[in-house]
Amino acid sequence: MTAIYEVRGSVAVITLSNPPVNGLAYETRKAAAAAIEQAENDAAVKALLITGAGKAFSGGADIKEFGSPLALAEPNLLSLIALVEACSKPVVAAIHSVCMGGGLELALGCHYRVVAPGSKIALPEVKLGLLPGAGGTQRLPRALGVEPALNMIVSGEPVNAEVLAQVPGQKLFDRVLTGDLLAEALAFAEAVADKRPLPRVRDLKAQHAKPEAFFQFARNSVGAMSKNFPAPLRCLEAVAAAVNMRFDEGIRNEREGFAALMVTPESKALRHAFFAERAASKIADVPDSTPLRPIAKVAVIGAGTMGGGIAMNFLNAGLPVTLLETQQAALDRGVATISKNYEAQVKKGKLKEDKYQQRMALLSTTLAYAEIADADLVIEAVFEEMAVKEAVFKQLDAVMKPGAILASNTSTLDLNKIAGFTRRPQDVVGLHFFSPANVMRLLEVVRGAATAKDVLATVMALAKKIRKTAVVSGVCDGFIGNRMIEQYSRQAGFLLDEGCSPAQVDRAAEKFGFAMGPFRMGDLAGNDIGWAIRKRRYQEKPGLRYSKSADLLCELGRFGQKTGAGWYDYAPGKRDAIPSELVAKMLDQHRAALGITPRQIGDEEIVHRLVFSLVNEAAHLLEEGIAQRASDVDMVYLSGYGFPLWRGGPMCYADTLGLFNVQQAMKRFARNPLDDGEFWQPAPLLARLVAEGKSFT
Ligand code: T1G
Repeated sequence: MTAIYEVRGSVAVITLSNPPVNGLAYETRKAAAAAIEQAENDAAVKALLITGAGKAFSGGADIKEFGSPLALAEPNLLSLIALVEACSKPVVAAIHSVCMGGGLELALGCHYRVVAPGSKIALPEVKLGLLPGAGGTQRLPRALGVEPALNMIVSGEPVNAEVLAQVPGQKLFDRVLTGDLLAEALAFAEAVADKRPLPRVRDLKAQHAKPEAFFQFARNSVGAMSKNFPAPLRCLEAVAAAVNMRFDEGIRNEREGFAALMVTPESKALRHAFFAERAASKIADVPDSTPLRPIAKVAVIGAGTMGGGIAMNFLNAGLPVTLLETQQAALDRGVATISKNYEAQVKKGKLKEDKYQQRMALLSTTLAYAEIADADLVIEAVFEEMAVKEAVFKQLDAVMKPGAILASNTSTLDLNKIAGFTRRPQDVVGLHFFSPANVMRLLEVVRGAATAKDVLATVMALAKKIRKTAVVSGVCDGFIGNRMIEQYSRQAGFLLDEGCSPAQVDRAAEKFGFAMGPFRMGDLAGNDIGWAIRKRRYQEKPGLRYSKSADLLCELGRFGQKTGAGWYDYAPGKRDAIPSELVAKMLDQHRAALGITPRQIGDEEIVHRLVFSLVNEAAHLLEEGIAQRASDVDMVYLSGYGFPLWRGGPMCYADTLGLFNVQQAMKRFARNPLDDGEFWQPAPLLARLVAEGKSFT
């Protein structure tokens, strides 16, 4: 964590060096400040050049420091940038690869900026629930123009340097250097060494022809898209200040906004999610150096909804896929569905026609197992019955080349048992995609007892390639996500028994931030799925009590949208959920039969029973080693179950409330005779964390 100083000719070259992305941590800032002082005091030095070692100029402030004294320890980022800007000799930023957040703010404090084409330029702080807090909201509008700067700051999205260099009148980049960046940047620095006055971005004006009208329009559109996130609107106000205030006032205003956002629960949740996503890709006992098995060809068994969606993920990543079915008609249907999905994307302008054709050209089909023998990875997505899995895996074991990875898309069956159908259990792994498989980001990687480490490393790397958020799960019924959602669904049923309507529960859950409440979700996914699982459950675990309301609903054939009616009624061909008189009457009769007098239940109790049931079940999963870490559980729920991102996931939310309070609530729920007192006993891990005053994440 440092900054390397060397003098080349009459130019002092300061190289930020804090792998992997040259985060501007305290040690790096301190070393950079010392290097600037050294260059100032060296008469032989006529100009300074700042660049970054390795794969980035700088990825910005070191997010790991946030919340610790180091983040603000002097020289903090503002002080370092002020030092650069006040330097008596020209400071040139030589930018390559990645220049983001505080890294771009540091470059904006330099007198000149030269950049290699293809460099990703961004102020992504808004994605962390923050705003650029080291002058970015004041300097970027001055260097790039108010509108393009506002777009970058409010979206947080990276833009290629050469695109920004073409913005009319921009002063962000003095040169785009297409050759050897360092050599050409040194030549540039020599050329400007004696030029005075030193150009400073702060001396430029941030102007707009109609600022009030523009910012009012921007306020309305940004406000509409960021209901639960305070940062985008604060970013906008900070940029407006660049137009309406003097520079130093604008900086003060920016600092206040930054400090206010830093302590918001939304920013803490977004920062938690940032690290959680990266932590999930790590497996404690599988080192990063584990060699990967080459994956050049993929086969998918089963051309149904899941098989087709799974195949698309690999086609999208440019990998050839062979789709295998038992009937030609099923194959034709599968290919037609894939093609229809792509055509829909082309129609929406989300996919270019030539890309669509390229992807379809990578798809082949077969009815013969022998024709997939040389695939490096085969994924079965056949009917969720162990006997069917057994037949498939025995076939695969017989035909697949040695070293091929055999994956099951099972959503609840015992992967160890499936692996046992083969003579190569070490090559068997679970790849549990979520429907629609070509859309949902979550991928549960199910690690069998025998799954080899290089198989795990390979599928985790492949998950990144197909842009999935992979989370490793051990083997249990329902793995991580579905095992937890089963408790969530049980609570939803109990709430109906006790007096809630489906719409009331859904409204509370959606007000909390779930993309969809449990009953709308059931109607969408199909209530018969849960029905099948409960029937199995009644055999396996007769002691596990469920509300019978969902069974009553299914006995009426009300499986949801696919049957035109479920918990809700639906107008023909429509998806709008209409509260159903029939279901209301069914529930009244059901409660009467149980002798239950319905009671008013508030939103808070509804939400806490739903969410804490996830938390308690997750605590058991963590103890059993099914989930590696609490942040993995959060990633499962953020990327696969519509949990609100601004709350960071169920475990992060529980920590935000305080585990003591969660435990207290659970004790109250346990006293409700119509609920499941045994389930609400706090998991030992949860009780231990409370006793020690600790948190999950
Ligand atoms: N701070 C700390 N660690 C960081 C980091 C950062 N800014 N950026 C990345 N890492 C770690 C990451 O956790 C992972 O660690 C490793 O680097 C590789 O990351 C005042 C306040 C730069 C585009 O938001 O977008 O400046 O898991 O897997 O795919 O206004 O990382 O290996 O231990 O993502 O090549 C603003 C966030 C900060 C940029 C590289 N900057 N980073 O992508 O690698 S706030 C950001 C990214 C700020 C100022 C404000 C990406 C990347 P590990 P990676 P990548």
